[in-house]
Amino acid sequence: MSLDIFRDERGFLSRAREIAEKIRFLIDEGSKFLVICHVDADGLSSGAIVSAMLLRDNARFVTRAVGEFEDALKYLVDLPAAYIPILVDMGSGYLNELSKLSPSRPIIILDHHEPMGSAPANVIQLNPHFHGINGSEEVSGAGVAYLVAKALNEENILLSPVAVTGALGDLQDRFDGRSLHGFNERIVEDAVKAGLLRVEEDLLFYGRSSKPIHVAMASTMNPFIVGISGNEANAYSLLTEIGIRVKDDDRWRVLSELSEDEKKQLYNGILKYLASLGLPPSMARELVGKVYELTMEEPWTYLRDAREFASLLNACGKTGNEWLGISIAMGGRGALLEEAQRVLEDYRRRLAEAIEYAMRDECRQELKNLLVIDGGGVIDDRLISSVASMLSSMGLQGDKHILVALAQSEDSIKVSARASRKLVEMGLNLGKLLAEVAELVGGRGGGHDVAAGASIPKTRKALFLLELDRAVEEKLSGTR
Ligand SMILES: [Mn+2]
Repeated sequence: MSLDIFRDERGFLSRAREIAEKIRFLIDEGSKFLVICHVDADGLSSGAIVSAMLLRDNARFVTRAVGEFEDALKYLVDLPAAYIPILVDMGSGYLNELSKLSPSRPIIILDHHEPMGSAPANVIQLNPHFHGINGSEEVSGAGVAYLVAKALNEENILLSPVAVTGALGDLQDRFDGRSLHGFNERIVEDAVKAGLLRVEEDLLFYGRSSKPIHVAMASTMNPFIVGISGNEANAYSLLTEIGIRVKDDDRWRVLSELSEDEKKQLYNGILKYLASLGLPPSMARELVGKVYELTMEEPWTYLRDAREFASLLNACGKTGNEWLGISIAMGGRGALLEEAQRVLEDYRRRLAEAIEYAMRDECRQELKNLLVIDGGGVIDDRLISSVASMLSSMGLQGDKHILVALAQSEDSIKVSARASRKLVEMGLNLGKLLAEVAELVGGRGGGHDVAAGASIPKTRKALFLLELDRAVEEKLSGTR
């Protein structure tokens, strides 16, 4: 079907209400639910929103987070008859696979990935793409889940900060001034109106009003500043080098206390530092923008800044602690939060090490349209998509190249790729390309237009890269 349709926000919202009514009916009927979500930050946010929604309405449910659709399929095949599956932040890309399941039970899909294939009659789907709303830019899986939750019960407006967190986790703030836009703005408005969120313009270091400046700098993962992110000692020496006073008497100063002049001084100092590493100054633009502050969270936690909240969920998902991330996003605190914060600290350190390795010349290879970063067996394959995101947020590949990061797992090679918005505007869809080329070499792939992944057989690396380079060339040759 063609997705070139008129933007219809009302249609999108009324579809959300229809699905909420259907869920209400199923709950009243005594159905149990199996919630399946993705393991990334948006996925865990989505899973948490649906779980919290079901919990509030006393429905019985279990929640599972999966890394790949195949794992979801395994749960679906063996699912006892009493359960209704709700797939969140996943499903729309695999409609043909779903048509192989028993058609007698409804399957609910709340997703923002581009729909692929045709949905069997038992699939009940909410997806912005069907309403002319671009799901990769302006609403996340968590946002889609939130709409249904709010339609089911107005009190679920309490979950709006989690929907904002999911959108930031999916990097939907990559537009002017690092702000969420389009449909996401409606969700931000909900959260602000409910007194749960404050939006301000500032330097984007995590914990601008709560952490010592060097700690805030080292905590920041998006953008990732090589040498500074994950390294407090380096952040501290850069600060003193730039000449920013870090303490008032015995008390650490925080970023929000700096004068405008000091902020400029800090910004320029970071620009200089980036230039000394040969990184493009464009990256510094990523450092300023809208800060999304969750006003009801304790200031010293990693949940106060929505971007850091997303980092925490991401860390939980990437380390096999999905349950912990979902519990936190559902509102769990106390010992759970302490544990999750430890997970984030550890993950931050390991990622910093992986990035520093990936920046070495010997990992880098340039093809006509690709900048390949090969982590070989050194970079943990579970970290590779984060490494790709970080390198791409540093602007390493420039506007014209696609960043392709590789890591070897036991029996395959994991691929994670990122394209610039400019290439997407020229007609490139990385998700589709990776799906095609991976299949060509006996692997599997897919994802969004700007960010996608694949898994390919170990022996097919060179062929895969050549074919991908060629496919990109073909796609772009008419347009430049
Ligand atoms: Mn998502």
